[in-house]
Amino acid sequence: MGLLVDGVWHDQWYDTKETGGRFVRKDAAFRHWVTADGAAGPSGEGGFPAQAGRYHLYVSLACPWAHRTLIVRALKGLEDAITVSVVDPHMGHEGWVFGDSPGAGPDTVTGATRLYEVYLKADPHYTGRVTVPVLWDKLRGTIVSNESAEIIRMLNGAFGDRGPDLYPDDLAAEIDALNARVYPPTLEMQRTPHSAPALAA
Ligand SMILES: N[C@@H](CCC(=O)N[C@@H](CS)C(=O)NCC(=O)O)C(=O)O
Repeated sequence: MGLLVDGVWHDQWYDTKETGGRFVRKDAAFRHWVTADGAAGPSGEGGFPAQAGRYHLYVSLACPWAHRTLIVRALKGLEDAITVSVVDPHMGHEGWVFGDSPGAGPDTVTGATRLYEVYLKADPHYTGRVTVPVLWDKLRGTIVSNESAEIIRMLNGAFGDRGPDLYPDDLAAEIDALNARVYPPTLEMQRTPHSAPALAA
């Protein structure tokens, strides 16, 4: 368990004394969006068009935030389009690592042995927690997003009309309110376009 400070791994857990004993998360750092045509999304920069085979998810089966990305990937019929690596379920002194626990496996994309190496490929001077899930762009060799609430909106909206619409207009306000209660985002959650053309090859 630890974090990166200016690109160097430090084995230290959250300082809950600083926050009166409460567990306070930092905002996710990578906030780009995959969109149907590669235009910029509500935050971050553009240049991440929805393309089959281009994106990769890093998840832990022990993480509920990662679960929701796997669930949406399955419901939207994106299992062939978005590949996945599963880290070991135990987060130890090197954070999330790739191993051979049941259900886990190697990083087939970057060859990392620890998840923090993936973060360093995206930003060699990264400072912050190394969390799952992570949506990785194989083409640009960088992290699109490490915020699950936004990753599931991308999977729902950017990849065409496959699967059910999990964020319909008439329920969006209710979904946002519930999500804000479950896990308050600091960046304002914004609506994403979700009527997109069919998945580009
Ligand atoms: N904002 C993130 C939070 C994800 C998160 O906190 N993941 C946990 C596992 S459930 C994690 O990787 N924690 C590692 C750490 O905080 O150092 C999201 O919802 O995607």
